[in-house]
Amino acid sequence: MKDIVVIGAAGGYGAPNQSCQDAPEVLRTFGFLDQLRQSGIAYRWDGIVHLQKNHADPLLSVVEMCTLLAEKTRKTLSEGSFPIVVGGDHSCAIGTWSGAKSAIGGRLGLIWIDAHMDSHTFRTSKSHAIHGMPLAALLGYGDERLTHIASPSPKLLPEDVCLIGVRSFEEDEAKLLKRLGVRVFFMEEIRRRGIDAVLEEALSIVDRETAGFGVSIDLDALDPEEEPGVGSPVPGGILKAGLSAALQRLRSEKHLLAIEVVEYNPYLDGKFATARAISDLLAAMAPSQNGPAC
Ligand SMILES: [Mn+2]
Repeated sequence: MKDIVVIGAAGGYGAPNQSCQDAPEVLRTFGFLDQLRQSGIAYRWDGIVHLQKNHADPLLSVVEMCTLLAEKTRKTLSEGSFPIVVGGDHSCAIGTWSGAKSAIGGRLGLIWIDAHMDSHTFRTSKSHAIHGMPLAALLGYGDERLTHIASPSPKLLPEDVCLIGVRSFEEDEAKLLKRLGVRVFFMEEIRRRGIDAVLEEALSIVDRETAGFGVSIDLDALDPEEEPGVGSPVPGGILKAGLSAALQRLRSEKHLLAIEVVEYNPYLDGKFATARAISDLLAAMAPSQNGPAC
């Protein structure tokens, strides 16, 4: 069985409020991932990636974090292990999936579970917050310092990616995804068809012609009534119970390469409901080893 390796990404520079950078430390210190061991998932922490320099420009901070993280993810996958990346704001996805792409060589599939589209560039974004740009960057759009992490080529083809849970977006990013033909499952479709049917179709997209696929979960996809501890809450999200039940089918997916969970804001999570959601979602979908806990 694969070793499961948790990598923390202590980056908050992609968001206006940097609180998410403390998420990996809080989750590790308070043992919120221990439940995984009870579910037969004997993970180990491979440290938390911190910046080695102070940068005045948030873009340079994000580039440094993503470069370090890409190398860790690439190495973890190349060693035959299964990475779980815990952010940080969602800008770390550029690092996680650029690293995954270098490790596998072939086409990478990605399920992007999020309230937002994260498909801005500096040209279209009013806030210039980079956590609103990672999907565009992975598709090859935006500032070259972001799109060229790990390698200069796009990390994802539009036909190999889909978004689930979207309910807050701006016209320019919607236009980009539409022009590229990226499949977006909006909340309305999830309410109409159910999360199980949506996830089944999502899997058929990301697993069709790829060498493997990943899942990036922005916790703001969940309903903030239940899980308030997120970077950018948007009402009317996916209910955790349904999502974790649906995600269980991923446990047996041989082509699942890595998982990422981002945008946990511990300062808005007074009762730790969101921290528990992280461990529930990971326990549902991470490959089970059924071995002794380590
Ligand atoms: Mn996001």
